[in-house]
Amino acid sequence: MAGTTVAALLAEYVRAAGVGHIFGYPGESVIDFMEDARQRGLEVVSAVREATAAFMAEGAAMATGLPGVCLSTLGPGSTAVLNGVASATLDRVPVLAVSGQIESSREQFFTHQVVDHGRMFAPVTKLTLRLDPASADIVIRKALRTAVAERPGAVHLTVTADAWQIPAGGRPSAASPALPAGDGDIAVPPLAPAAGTVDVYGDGDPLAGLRAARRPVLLAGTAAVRCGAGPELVDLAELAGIPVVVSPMAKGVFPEDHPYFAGVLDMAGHRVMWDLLAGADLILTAGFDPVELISPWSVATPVLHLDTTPNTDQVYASAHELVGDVGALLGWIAVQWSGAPRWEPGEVAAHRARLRAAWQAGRAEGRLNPSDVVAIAREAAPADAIVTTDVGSHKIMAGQVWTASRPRSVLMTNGLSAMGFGVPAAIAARLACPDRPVIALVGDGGFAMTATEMRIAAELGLPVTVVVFADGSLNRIELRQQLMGYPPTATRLGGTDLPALAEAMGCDGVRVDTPAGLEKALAGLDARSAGSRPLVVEARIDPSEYEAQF
Ligand SMILES: Cc1ncc(C[n+]2csc(CCOP(=O)(O)OP(=O)(O)O)c2C)c(N)n1
Ligand SMILES: [Mg+2]
Repeated sequence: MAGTTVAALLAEYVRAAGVGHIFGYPGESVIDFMEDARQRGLEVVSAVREATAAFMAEGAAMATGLPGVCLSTLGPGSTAVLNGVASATLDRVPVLAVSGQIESSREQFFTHQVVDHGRMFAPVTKLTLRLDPASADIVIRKALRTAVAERPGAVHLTVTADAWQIPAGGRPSAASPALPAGDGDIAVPPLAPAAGTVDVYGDGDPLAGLRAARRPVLLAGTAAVRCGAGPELVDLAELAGIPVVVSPMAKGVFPEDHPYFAGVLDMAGHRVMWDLLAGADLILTAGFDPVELISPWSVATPVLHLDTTPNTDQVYASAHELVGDVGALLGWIAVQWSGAPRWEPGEVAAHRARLRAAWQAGRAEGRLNPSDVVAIAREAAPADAIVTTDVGSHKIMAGQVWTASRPRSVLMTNGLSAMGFGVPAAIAARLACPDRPVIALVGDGGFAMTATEMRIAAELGLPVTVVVFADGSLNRIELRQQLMGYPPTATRLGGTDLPALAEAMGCDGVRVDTPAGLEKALAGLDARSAGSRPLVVEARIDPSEYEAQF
């Protein structure tokens, strides 16, 4: 591989990391890289715009657990990609974001289309670097390792247009034992989330509080997903009789039909969830990330912090912190457990019944309620389906009502929570997992932001199903206006014939306004195979159920 160019080396690393797709939008400054990536078997997928390309990279990474890769050109391309890059960082999803830049001979003084990537991306990434030929190998390894290391996030690389075809330096010598030789002389650093050790911070016995607790509750989050800690969560919950609450982005890490499943934090019925945490005498966090909190942390219940990282947020106080691989931490607790189960399954069931009553409050009988849409979609979707959501009232409902049975099957943004995520994430999920049915649950506002991406889905023959919660409103914001006694200013939308729009882009489109109509539209969801047209369902809902959720 002597004389490998920067473009070839980056493409080789991306491929060796297991990534199959690069999501981007072309520009002059990245043409060389796109061609090298293509030649190395990577599929370069062009989104309709850069921000959605970054959401695609994030969605693919969420679905697979591998890093996502997105690409933009300089100036307007890099400014446009910013939102999706920030999303990956706040959602703790490893994404390598690459932007071209003007040639190095002009980079320091030229003004047309030149923005300082280092300064622009610094606040929304874990790291932002220039990929210079002289140090390319080390910088690519550093970027990959940093993106994936706990907590994961986006790393941005700037590459000047002239750098791509220059031989890459900074490579370990062939004799170096530092890294094992990999595919094609590429040595990807370890990409595992955390070590299986247990680091204890705090004085005294960290488990004394748990032994004394009579009403402990587990609160699992995204680090539990990244560590694959589902089995250990189930083991501890069953052994010690502890109900498990999950964060929205961790949905599926604990099976939601399990007797000890206790609901999703800060989604529909959130007061019932916070009452559970307030009434507990200990909260065991298991990879819970406060970036997912929508409400302030208002409970005084003591917390035992279990995570891949120390409790540097300090959103809650914890006298002891157990730090390491979340599954290993839970297993370490389980082997030391000797007490009687703390909760009876019947008590957890009673809590779930209260939760169900809370999210069903305000139902309009005889209408198509938002929770009906989620329940009907869940019923129609096979067990291995991947669902994405957008951001708004429909997400709050779907986050609670959709029963997830496996990790990485519910893709949503609950860190940055940027609208426009659901459709591109669904497209990317289907590309990354071509055998699994994919359904997107999105608001009419978020769909309007990304509807033209459906053309890409049609072109690629991806049979994704998009259900649009059509309420003619930016409901989440309109409800807030209503609560404040204001009229709906700039929060009403509509007037688009969504089935016609879908048809115009090579998709199937249908409009429904009853539960039976939706059931019919979604029948055969599992049979939609590769090559079928994507489907857009305009579900005319009655949004009054949402009001009870504020
Ligand atoms: C990019 C972006 N802009 C604005 C917001 C603020 N916001 C949060 S929810 C929401 C309304 C979303 O409306 P819609 O997509 O129709 O979903 P609904 O609430 O009606 O279910 C808005 C504007 C946001 N989260 N992201
Ligand atoms: Mg809406």
